[in-house]
Amino acid sequence: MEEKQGFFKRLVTGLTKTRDYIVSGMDSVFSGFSKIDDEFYEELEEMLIMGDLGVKTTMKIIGDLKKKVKEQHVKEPIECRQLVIDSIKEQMKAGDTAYEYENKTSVVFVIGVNGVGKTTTIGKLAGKFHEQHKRVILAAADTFRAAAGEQLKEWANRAKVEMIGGQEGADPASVVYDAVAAAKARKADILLCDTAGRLHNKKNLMEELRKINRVIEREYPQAYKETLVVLDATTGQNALAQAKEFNEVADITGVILTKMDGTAKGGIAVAIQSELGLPVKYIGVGEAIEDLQKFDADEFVNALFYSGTTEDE
Ligand SMILES: Nc1nc2c(ncn2[C@@H]2O[C@H](COP(=O)(O)OP(=O)(O)O)[C@@H](O)[C@H]2O)c(=O)[nH]1
Ligand SMILES: [Mg+2]
Repeated sequence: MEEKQGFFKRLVTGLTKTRDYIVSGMDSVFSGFSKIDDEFYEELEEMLIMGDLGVKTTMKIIGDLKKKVKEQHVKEPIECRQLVIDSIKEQMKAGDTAYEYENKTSVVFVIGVNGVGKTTTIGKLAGKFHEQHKRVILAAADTFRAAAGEQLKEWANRAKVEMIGGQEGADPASVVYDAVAAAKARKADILLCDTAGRLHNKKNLMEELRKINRVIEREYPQAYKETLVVLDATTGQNALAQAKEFNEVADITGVILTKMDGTAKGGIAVAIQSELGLPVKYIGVGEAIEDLQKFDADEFVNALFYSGTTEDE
């Protein structure tokens, strides 16, 4: 229970900027209007869009709110607060947020453009799984820059797991081949593959992923495959666009949204689930190894609209 509270507290803290921005803005709309009229709806709509919830999702939320206001004969703007919260939760019901891979022999591909936080996130995941006494192997399949392998190696040491790498410029598929051999030899539970995301060349990326997939299919058919796309929440609508593009070239099974601690654009989590139907599986709320959390839509919205204090009592 205590751990659960600490967990929620970290989430609340991580979402401070988004909350200060969207929620305080919304609250000023709820308390600043004396009646529910067109102007009220327009202001609320603007707040939601500025909070990066996306135009489509915002329209659904406003439409839903108008319907409820009518049906339930709501008169006071402040009563709309809870209705909006419920509606956001409703919009976020994306497919089921499964974590099956965690309990299977699995290969996890982590893809995404440069700088979004792939390597960091792999380090955090490795730390989590290692703590759960799972046998983890990292594959440094981002061979584009030598520094990428070194950075992953640091994370491997921090998480106390093994890493398989290759020379700078080596074929990523050959690194994955070696990593699969190691995973089989050590009876690893989870093989986490870091990749170099070069979305500017879709054809190359597609080719590369296909080649890697062929290696897995041939060498490790028994493994459960998970493909997670990492998106930087601070980029707002841009993150949504990247998710769409990656979804066209790979079978994305989930999204990891990083840097939620450093942005007022945390509302993007709502847009991704609502508009793309892709489940957000984890969020990054800081740079340390423990700053990765499983994503729960209800908990996320509760933390976003939390109005208590996170100071230690
Ligand atoms: N504040 C914050 N920074 C993060 C988070 N995730 C990653 N970063 C930082 O983002 C930068 C890029 O991360 P990196 O893992 O190298 O990205 P990659 O190019 O996708 O592998 C690093 O400085 C990380 O410390 C997060 O959740 N919060
Ligand atoms: Mg990297």
